[in-house]
Amino acid sequence: MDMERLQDELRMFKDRHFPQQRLRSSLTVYVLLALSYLLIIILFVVSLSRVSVLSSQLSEQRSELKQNHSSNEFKPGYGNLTWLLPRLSVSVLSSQLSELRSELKQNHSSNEFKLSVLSSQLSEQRSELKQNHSSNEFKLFPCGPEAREWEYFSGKCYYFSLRVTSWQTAKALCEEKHAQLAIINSHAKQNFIMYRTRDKRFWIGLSDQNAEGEWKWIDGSDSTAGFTYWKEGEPSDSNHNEDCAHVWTYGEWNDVHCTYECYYICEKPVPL
Ligand SMILES: [Ca+2]
Ligand SMILES: [Ca+2]
Repeated sequence: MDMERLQDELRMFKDRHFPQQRLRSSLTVYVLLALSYLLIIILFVVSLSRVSVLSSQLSEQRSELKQNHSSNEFKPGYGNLTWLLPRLSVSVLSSQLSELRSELKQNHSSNEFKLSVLSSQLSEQRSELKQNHSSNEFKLFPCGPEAREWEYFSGKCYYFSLRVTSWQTAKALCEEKHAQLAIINSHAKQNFIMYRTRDKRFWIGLSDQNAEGEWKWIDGSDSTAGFTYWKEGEPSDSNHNEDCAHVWTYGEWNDVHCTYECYYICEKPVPL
């Protein structure tokens, strides 16, 4: 009986208090739900704000990049130089090529000028050498390279014959050589002829054929008034027939008949 009574009391207690508990639990759930919504809204607002800020920053950076790109198109920068490098290299090479061409042109002109100068100098030297050669030839052979039998002395050329003949023939032979029999009018010329004739007899251009005793040179000049080199006792005019003169021993002069045959000496001026 007691037991039943207790159960009844308990049932009554439950029926009295259980609805309040249920109400409290529902309220708690609502509150929690409200808080959750509020939190979600706050998070959404905050996220939206951050997205907005990031979007703004991104927009600014895009704008800045765009400006930099536009600026780099006009101003050389390290970032965009790579596309410009080949063009710059070509430009530099073209400039260097142009300079080289100009330099080569200048060198060519300079070399042409130098060549012209050298050619002129060469021509002058050739001319000088030719003159020197002629001068040396004149020094070696003043009487001409084609006439080596002629010997030079004191501005004139002398020919000493290799065969003997008469005075008149000797005179003619000298004239054929555009010369005349030698005239000895100085001690120097006497020494030269004396050294060359070496005691052999050579006709000279002296005679008294026109007037006995009046010895004249072949050019008409009087010998008695000038230099003479007669051998002692000469001219002797032996047999009244000695009208032509020759050099003899020690180069001294002697008169002999004109048909006598001996060597002869021709004389002529130095050819021009
Ligand atoms: Ca005589
Ligand atoms: Ca004589």
